[in-house]
Amino acid sequence: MDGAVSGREGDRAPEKVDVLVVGAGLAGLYILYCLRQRGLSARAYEAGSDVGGTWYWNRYPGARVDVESMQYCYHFSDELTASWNWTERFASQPELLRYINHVADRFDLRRDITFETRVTSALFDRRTNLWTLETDRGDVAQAPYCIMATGSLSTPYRPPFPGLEDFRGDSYHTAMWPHDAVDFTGKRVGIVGTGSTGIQAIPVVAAQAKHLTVFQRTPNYTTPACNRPLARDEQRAFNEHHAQWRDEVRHSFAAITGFPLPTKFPDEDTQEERQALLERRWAEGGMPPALLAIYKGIGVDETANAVVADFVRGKIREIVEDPAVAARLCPPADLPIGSKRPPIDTDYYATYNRDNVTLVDVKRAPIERITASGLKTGEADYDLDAIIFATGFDAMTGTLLAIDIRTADGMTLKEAWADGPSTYLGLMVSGLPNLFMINGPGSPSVKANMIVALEQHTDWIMALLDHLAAAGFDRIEADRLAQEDWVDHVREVAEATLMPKADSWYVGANVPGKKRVYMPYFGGFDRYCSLCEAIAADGYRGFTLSLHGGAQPEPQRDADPHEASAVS
Ligand code: NA7
Repeated sequence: MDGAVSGREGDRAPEKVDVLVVGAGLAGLYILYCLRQRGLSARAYEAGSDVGGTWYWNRYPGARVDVESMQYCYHFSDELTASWNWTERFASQPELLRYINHVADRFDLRRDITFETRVTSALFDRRTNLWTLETDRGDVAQAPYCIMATGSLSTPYRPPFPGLEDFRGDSYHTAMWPHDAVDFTGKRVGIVGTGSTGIQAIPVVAAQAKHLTVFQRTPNYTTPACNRPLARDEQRAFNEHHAQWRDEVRHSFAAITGFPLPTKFPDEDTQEERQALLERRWAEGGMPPALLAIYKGIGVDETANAVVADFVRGKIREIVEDPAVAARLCPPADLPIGSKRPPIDTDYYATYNRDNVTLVDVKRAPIERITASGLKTGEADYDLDAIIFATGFDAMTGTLLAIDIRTADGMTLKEAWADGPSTYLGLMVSGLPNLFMINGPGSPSVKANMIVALEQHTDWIMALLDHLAAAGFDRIEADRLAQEDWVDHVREVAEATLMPKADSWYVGANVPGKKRVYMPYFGGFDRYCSLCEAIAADGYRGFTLSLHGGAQPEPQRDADPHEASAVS
């Protein structure tokens, strides 16, 4: 089905391929690699001018991964792993982008990607069994299958503060950072937002700017990354046990390893033992579970959670010299630690001891507007030369809903998700045949190491494509009842924890008007993998496989997708 006709330059004859891919970040690249291995043709569209996705766009000062570099990379090829040496425990954005470019070069992936092109619509026609993509540059492409590798955090969100157009200084959103270095030397800079992004950027900008004013709405818990150079020996040792690691990670809760699993509940230790353990883990730093999984029950029980939350509040008061500033930085008692995305940092709290940093509480006195000379809150005017918006994303659904995804017979994703995202396994949406999502809502996605998760999703889809071809089918569709059961399961799992309590982007609370639904699957990556494997082994239970225009096998409508957990 190799198509040769490009739809560019106003020529609307569709390019025809086997699989369409939206996005050339880490997921899109791996999909292209897998399709090439199978001899399938592909066309990928990417809004950026090069590969990289998240790491292409998020070039703000201090941008860095919060999963250890050796784990936050592809694992499908031992040769690829051996071809790269990470220089730091937690890689910086420039190093991650270099790695992604290395992968694109090594496997010659760019030739299937059309850059600087945003997909605007995706239409499925049951009569032809084809998805048709259209782009903002006039491209039209068709394929029986379409994979949305659009990222979970790829539609930046900036609150609609009035007056931005009047501002005489420079303004930036962290997720749309200029490619040329921005120099804040001698400048009065304001930053709005203290999520993971703000927490990474604040110490770096403070070290350069004349003055930094931090506008904080909700204080966040953050723990030390203890980033450091990575010795070649560490990388070599990791590579030698790569196969074993791959197996271990598949059986882990968050698709990461390298921290001790909890064996006790907090009340099984004395106060002194708890304090000593917490101090030790704080000093070692590392990925968020180093502290958040220090005891059992922290994610589900408020008393257990408070043990760690109180400890971090104590650390804030210990590090921050001005008690009033420390008090402002302490998260409130009704915000469980870990219920917002837990950041790790380098010198975040200590930054507030600098003379050139001011912390402003914009919960008490919200930002009213941007002015010609800066920013106005309910309490004061702040004169600024530059404003940085570290205000996050319309996460998990924003990018998919920005594409007009529909079927010719009138089903739209927008309507299907009016009450929040509904998916089967976070992979497909009932009513949209042959359309797959990578790390979609309802899958572990942002609650897991995203690269391990995207490899698992892609591998599952590739095995499915193989199966469809071998079985003489060309269509797969998620059953409505299986999807409803899955949505219930995702909700029940989340509601049994403290996770939905926070007004976080996980529940869409950061975007006014967005339906409050806990979007990721928090049942564990290990459990999720077992479910996916069991569903596939059971003839893709909960999906209907068919030959377009051919005999339709009886749909298995009433199957319980959770039964599979028995095999996990
Ligand atoms: P987040 O985690 O959504 O953080 C956004 C920050 O912006 C957060 O502190 C918000 O305060 C703040 N914000 C948003 N709107 C406003 C208004 N109107 N006024 C004041 N402050 C506001 O985004 P990040 O980019 O930091 O991180 C996103 C993910 O990227 C991260 O979790 C990693 O997975 C990678 P709030 O807390 O809502 O009160």
